Amino acid sequence: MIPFFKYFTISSFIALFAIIFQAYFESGQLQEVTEVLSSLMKLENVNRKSIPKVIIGYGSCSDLTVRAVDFLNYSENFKESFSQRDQNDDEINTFDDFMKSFLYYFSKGAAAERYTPNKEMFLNLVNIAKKHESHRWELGGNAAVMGTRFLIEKTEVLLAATMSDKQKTHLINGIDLVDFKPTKDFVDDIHLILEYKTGERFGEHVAPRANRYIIHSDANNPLIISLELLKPNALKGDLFVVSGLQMMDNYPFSSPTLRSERLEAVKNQIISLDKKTLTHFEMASFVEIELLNDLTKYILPYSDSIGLNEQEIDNLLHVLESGKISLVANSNPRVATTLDQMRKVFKILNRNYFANRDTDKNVRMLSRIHIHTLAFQLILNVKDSKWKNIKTAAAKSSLIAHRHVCQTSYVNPDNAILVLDDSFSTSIEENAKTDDVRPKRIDVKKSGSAISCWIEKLKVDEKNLVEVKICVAPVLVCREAKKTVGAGDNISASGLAMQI
Ligand SMILES: *[C@@H]1O[C@H](CO)[C@@H](O)[C@H](O)[C@H]1NC(C)=O
Ligand SMILES: *[C@H]1O[C@H](CO)[C@@H](O)[C@H](O)[C@H]1NC(C)=O
Repeated sequence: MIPFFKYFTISSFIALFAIIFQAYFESGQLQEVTEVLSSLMKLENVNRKSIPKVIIGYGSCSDLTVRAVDFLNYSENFKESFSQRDQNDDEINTFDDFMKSFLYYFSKGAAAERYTPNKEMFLNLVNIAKKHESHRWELGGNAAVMGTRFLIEKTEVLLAATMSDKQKTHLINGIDLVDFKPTKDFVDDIHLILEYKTGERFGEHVAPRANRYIIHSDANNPLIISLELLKPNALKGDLFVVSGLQMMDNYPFSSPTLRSERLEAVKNQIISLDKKTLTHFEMASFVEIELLNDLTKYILPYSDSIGLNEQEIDNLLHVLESGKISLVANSNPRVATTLDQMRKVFKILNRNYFANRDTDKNVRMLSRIHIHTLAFQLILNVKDSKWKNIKTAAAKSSLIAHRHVCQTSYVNPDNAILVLDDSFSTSIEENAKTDDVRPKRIDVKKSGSAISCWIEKLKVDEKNLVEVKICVAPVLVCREAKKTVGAGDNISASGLAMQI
């Protein structure tokens, strides 16, 4: 028999070893985080000779945010309806539909934004949320949030959004707003945002990462009523941003062709711009395949740049390759996977560009892609395109990701984790075999800079080889997520602001 004290010694030795190891590991992490931080901060600023002008469409809303797991009441009844959920269950007509949808995205940690035609159920939820202790109100909507970020990054901003006079008072000073006189019965659209943190529990479901689920019942945004308020003579600038189109998803338009007509109006607005004005389309979480098909027809061919997250690139690629949507993807993908998806999207969209440019003089080459994920920022620029300062944009957007989610302007290394590995492959082997890109291993530590950039030649079609520059910036992931809504908009806008 082993005497008692031996047990004691062995177990305490193990415990001590574990503590030392943990401390050693954490100090290593801390040092790495500090190095990445200083490397990013050295790169995050630009010196501009003149102030660029940005025009941003479309819309705004009032964001009402609550803590999902405190606000919603779990019921055992959800179990059954959750297990019966299928891919097409994205119409939200009842409270039960809503819970089913929420649980699905929550358990995957995927951001979602869904429309419900059931105004009564929606207003009921809003009324409960308004009284909930965790609630907060803010000005929201992709265009308004991006506009705010652009202004902070020292650009001139014209925003196309319709707001009540009360809502306008929440808009940051300095943004130029289109002229809109609200009628007496005009009400701002409300978005109810259910936020959750990594590891939060709801019944038997655990959120794999911090994110948010948005439910809305918009009346103004789906119709893009601010579009016509952008008068032709106001459409002069360095960059035109299209965002907020996901509000048209699942919306019951009064006529079957109305949505396409509105998207065609967006297209006409874009093609009325001077070719010198760069165009950016901020994607979002789309569910309806018809809408995505319309986007590939009316919006994508006229966009110089697109911004999207890991779910959205997966979805877009699915649509382009197979005509089907993908609702959720891995919420923390590998760099190689995302790079492969980015190249494929780049090639498909530009193959269309090369095929159509002789017949449609308005099509634009897709010359910029920005993918924002939890662990890294990925930016692609076509060489010799008009986009400037790619490295600065990668650094800036990475820092903004941390600052936004942690809600701080000062980045505390103790409150950050690096999720991206020290080295990564630029392509997944099996894809590389069939592709023109030879996978490389990028060793982030060896390169001396937190941001890794390299050049590739992408074979778009038989005749066209396009040279691109790609940069990857690690994100200092916020340990204690305070806010996820608006992250993508802040990140995208900060990157764009550095590149014009
Ligand atoms: C959750 O339950 C409480 C207590 O019964 C109730 O007051 C509240 O309205 C419920 N919340 C929701 C979102 O249904
Ligand atoms: C992003 O935008 C929102 C709304 O404009 C703002 O509340 C938030 O603090 C911004 N994030 C950062 C990092 O400034």
